[in-house]
Amino acid sequence: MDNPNKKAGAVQHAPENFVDHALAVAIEKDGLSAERRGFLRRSFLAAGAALAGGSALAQTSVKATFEGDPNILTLPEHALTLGKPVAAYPYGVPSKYEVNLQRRESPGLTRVSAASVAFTPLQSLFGIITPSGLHFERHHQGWVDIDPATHRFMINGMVKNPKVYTMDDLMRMPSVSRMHFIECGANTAMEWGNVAVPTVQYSHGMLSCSEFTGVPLSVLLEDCGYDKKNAKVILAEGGDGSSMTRTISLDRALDDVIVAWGMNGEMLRPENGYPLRLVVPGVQGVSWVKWLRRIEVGDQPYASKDEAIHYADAMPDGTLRQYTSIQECKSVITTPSAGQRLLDKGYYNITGLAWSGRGKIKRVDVSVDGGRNWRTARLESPVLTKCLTRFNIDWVWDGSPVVIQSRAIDETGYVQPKINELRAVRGTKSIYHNNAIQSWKIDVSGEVSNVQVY
Ligand SMILES: Nc1nc2c(c(=O)[nH]1)N[C@H]1C(S)=C(S)[C@@H](COP(=O)(O)O)O[C@H]1N2
Ligand SMILES: [Mo]
Repeated sequence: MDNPNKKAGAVQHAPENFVDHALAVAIEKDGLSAERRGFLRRSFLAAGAALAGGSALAQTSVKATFEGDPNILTLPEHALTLGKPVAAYPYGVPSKYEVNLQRRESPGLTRVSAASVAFTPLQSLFGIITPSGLHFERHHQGWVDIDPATHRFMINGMVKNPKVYTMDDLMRMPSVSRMHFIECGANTAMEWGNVAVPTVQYSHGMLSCSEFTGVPLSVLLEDCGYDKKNAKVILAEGGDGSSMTRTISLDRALDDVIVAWGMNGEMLRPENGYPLRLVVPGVQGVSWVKWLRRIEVGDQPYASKDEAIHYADAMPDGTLRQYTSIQECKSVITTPSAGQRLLDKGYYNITGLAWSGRGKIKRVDVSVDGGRNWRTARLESPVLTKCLTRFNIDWVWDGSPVVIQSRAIDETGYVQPKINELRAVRGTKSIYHNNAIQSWKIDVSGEVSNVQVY
């Protein structure tokens, strides 16, 4: 076998080879770099599976041969030397080859970065958990890093015993750990107008999913002796400069709301509310009050600025719909997605995420012909309530232009709507709560872009 690298005595990584048999490659577009993915490993897996034969994978364009791949025949330097010692990083960091994997701010979206958004790179994530360093950020007045030793959390209002808790007080109480998605009510807002947001990071990246740990709010409300006869709501207040306050119905507060300090096995990150935040499963992100300092029990909605002026849905008849809290059933294909490019015809795994603020995902259908025909995707376990669910489906691209879409159905039977179905009910003045089916167009060159299909 001819091995040019061996002849030259060279041991090199040859980054170009990385994408030789790529399943999909992220390209630079409008100065917005999308991420490289785990091509090499996956193409070998695909090749192996293709050899096993029988499936759609048999039609893969991946060549199951060592010819022309000198890297596999020469032991690289890292296989012949001593590696780095343990604890080189007392707190581990990603590989230097993953530097493009970043939260990103949309330039010009807001006037100051302290009151802005950094979006999660959904196109580059696997499974359902968002790494804590990539959890989206949305601050109304910047983020703060509060000393847990001095932080206090108060419950007052319609309670027998108003109390002020320290973090130590809270952390010795009975805790739970649950996996839930958080989605900003304004996620996918730009799709109300057809502006072709360039990547899924910017169109859907105000969405993350973590395991949260904390004490159920019901335990704390009992502890303070809330007024069981007259109380109807709670008000949650944050400790940052934005005076964030949100009304939450008592039913919900007693159901699955958590006063949380933990996120993915460690303390919350400062950007996400350290040392304490409210977790309100299924409800829009704004109610997940960060840097939580107070909860007041009351008997009517508070109509605070963040519920009277902001986070209200402009309806077609000119009225404002308030207190729309639930994030309805939604899904999106994350690969292939806008800003990526398919390198060749052949097999691809279409993958994406589905979620519902009302419970579990029951089914996800995928269309590769703009919504005329639908096939049911595989839901990967676990499928949890008010949590992201990963779906996958096999697909062989014949090289012709296509529009791909996903459509989720939750356990209540609710079906994710088309954008025109949603507009018929919600009009065109909305910012929040766009859960429409997302369409990605793939052209003959393999380039994927954001389009709307009616
Ligand atoms: N105290 C406080 N809580 C807050 C906010 C804020 O600015 N201040 N932003 C809210 C909004 S609009 C959203 S979408 C979520 C974002 O949470 P994250 O930054 O952890 O993603 O936090 C919510 N809680
Ligand atoms: Mo938000």
